[in-house]
Amino acid sequence: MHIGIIGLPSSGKTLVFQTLTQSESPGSRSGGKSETRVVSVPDQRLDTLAAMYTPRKVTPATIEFVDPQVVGQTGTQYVESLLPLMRDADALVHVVRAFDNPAVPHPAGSVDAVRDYRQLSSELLLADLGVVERRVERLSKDLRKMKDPELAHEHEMLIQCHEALENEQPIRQLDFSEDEQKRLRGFGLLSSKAQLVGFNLDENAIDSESEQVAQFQAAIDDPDLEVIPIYGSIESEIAQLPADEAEAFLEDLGLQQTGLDRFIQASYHLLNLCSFFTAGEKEVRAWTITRGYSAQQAAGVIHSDLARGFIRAEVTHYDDLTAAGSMAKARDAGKLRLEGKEYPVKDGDVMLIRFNV
Ligand SMILES: Nc1nc2c(ncn2[C@@H]2O[C@H](COP(=O)(O)OP(=O)(O)OP(=O)(O)O)[C@@H](O)[C@H]2O)c(=O)[nH]1
Ligand SMILES: [Mg+2]
Repeated sequence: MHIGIIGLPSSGKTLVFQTLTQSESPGSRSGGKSETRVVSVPDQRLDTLAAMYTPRKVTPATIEFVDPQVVGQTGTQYVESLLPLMRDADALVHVVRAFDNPAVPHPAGSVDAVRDYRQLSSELLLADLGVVERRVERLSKDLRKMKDPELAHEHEMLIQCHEALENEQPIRQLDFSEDEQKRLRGFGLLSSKAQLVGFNLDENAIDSESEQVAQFQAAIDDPDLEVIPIYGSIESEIAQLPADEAEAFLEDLGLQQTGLDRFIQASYHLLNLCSFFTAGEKEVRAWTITRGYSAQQAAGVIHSDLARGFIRAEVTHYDDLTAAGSMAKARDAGKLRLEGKEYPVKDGDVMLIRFNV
């Protein structure tokens, strides 16, 4: 999974990025215009399985965060530069400035989260409109030369997108089939991506957090928009502390979870993701899939050979496995099942794929 961080200048994007990725800085790499860091998805269940199997290797699921560096540009130019950098992102974190900091004057002269959110959102729509218009034009030309049902279908989808964008509606709100959504992803439209708002507050606003978030949500009036409070300034400092100190610090502040935990939970929910596990002496590993994936599709996430040569899956659930204490005991208790290609994988399934290629 790949998450891009966007927001107006000085909204706290880089601090939010650091909050979400600091603990992982050794794996960081920066190149060109953006910085990318890969973060392990914290999952207590993986630790429990690792204690049970004592494998040589424990591999968590990962998320890649990107902080695009679009320096010295604002408005339409900023969004145009953002487009190619965000093409591959599965989701966007839209950082909105809700903190007041006299040392960092707001470029617009005042702090107004609703105004800022609307401004960048409409610029995203405008950038998408440009992409859609260019594509429609090209497709119309092609369609005059030859009749192609695939192209005609794409044309039809783009016309729908065009209409939505003109009405200031983001593409992610349109109702496309799964197949169409796959095709849509190829267009790289910013407003088609799942979006989380990182509502960047000052730490002395913790007590009024829910009130501020509620006000923001009421003004934006988009029931599907997930708004996650984050305290960029203080949380990026906490993220540098050792885990136990960080926990104590968060508790002192009255925050229940780290910023990373909040964002990962929300992203999993928003993107409809879940995890399954593979476990053995060599490796215990978490894998991320879309909810509803069949056993064969899940096998393909591990390796394409496993999907191609899929015979069956031996499945138990994490809860049953840990209740039994070991795989052998889970089998004796009748908790290990054989499932076929079509079995819908559930969050927390522990699977062994039998295959033959
Ligand atoms: N008080 C306070 N200051 C913050 C907070 N978040 C960010 N800042 C400050 O605001 C300034 C800008 O933060 P950055 O994270 O660099 O913002 P950015 O969006 O990455 O900025 P550009 O990349 O330049 O567009 C920094 O000086 C931060 O210390 C916050 O939650 N509270
Ligand atoms: Mg920055």
